[in-house]
Amino acid sequence: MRILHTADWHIGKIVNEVSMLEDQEFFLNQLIEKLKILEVDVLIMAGDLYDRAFPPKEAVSLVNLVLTRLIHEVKIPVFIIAGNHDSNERVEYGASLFESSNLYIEGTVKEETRKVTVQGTNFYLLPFADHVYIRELLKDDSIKNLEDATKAQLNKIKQTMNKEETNIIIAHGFVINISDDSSETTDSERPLSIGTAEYVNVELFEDFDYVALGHLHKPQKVKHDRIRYSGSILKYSKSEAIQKKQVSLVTLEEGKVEIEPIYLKPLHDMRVIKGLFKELMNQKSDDYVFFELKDENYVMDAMNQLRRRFPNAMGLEYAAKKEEGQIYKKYDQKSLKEMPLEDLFSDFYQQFKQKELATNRKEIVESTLHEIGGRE
Ligand SMILES: [Mn+2]
Repeated sequence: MRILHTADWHIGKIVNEVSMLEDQEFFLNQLIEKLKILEVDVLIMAGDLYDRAFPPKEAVSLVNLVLTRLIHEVKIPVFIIAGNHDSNERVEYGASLFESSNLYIEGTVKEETRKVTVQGTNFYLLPFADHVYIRELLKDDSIKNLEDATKAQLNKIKQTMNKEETNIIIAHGFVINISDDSSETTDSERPLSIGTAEYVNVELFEDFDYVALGHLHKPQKVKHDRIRYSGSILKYSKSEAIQKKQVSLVTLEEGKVEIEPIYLKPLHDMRVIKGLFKELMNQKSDDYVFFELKDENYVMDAMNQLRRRFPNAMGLEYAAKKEEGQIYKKYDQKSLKEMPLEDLFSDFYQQFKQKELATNRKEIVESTLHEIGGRE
């Protein structure tokens, strides 16, 4: 059995006011072509199909187009579950009709987790839902958090699961190895729960031959190779700039699991560029770029000037100023009101320029403040 494990498509995602739709279309068209030559038996999308519960119409059109092409041209079963960004019911629209076309979309959580068997391999489809929803659905008051909820769902599956067969589960959540947590998160994953823990212990998943996870945007395994996040298809935040995105080709044979990362080229890469403004103006790129300027002083209109060389510039920070940001918190409202204005200015100057305000300059400041009437 050969599976292509993908997750976190986030169709319709906007990063720093830039729509990722064109990049997503480019990537998914490439994925379809790749699937035609990979001889894969099944495609998995482990949650967060869309970026929002109410995706823009262009996002819905793209998903419609991609799924239609997958079913008509690649002709393999496609499994999709809802993630925490998706609307469970909306994603499930038409699902019972699409089933006859080998398109399996599981949006809402069911009392009995859905199982689909392909070539003798069982696929369990476990969409994301919050623990309150699952508590009511299973009528189990002992469910207090996401881990309890997942445990109850998996226990139900295990009651009827035949361990002699190959069992794969598709899930969306924050699965960690509690005894050795090394999971790597990014800035574009929305918290799964507010007020209670969002983690689920990896031990709960031990009985499955492969666990196809979605939610964390960095590709990574959890404890075992066979329990893994394929990661998002594209870089969706500055914190992901250094990652290498992939989709995972999973081969299951006689109880053995082999993973092969597949790298597809994005339309634009996303990177962080550090340097002096002057140096950067000698470069040029269409990539999505976050600048970290090393200049000590602010450069007038820097972003607009850089945009002429980097049309897809996404953000700009001053590397030196970034660390200083914290210092401004050292005064509370009361001390700000009581401190003489000239002292506040000297302090501001010191923080901003990293050097003391010279006596002659201090005098200028004092006389100016006197002229304009100090605090009045
Ligand atoms: Mn997610």
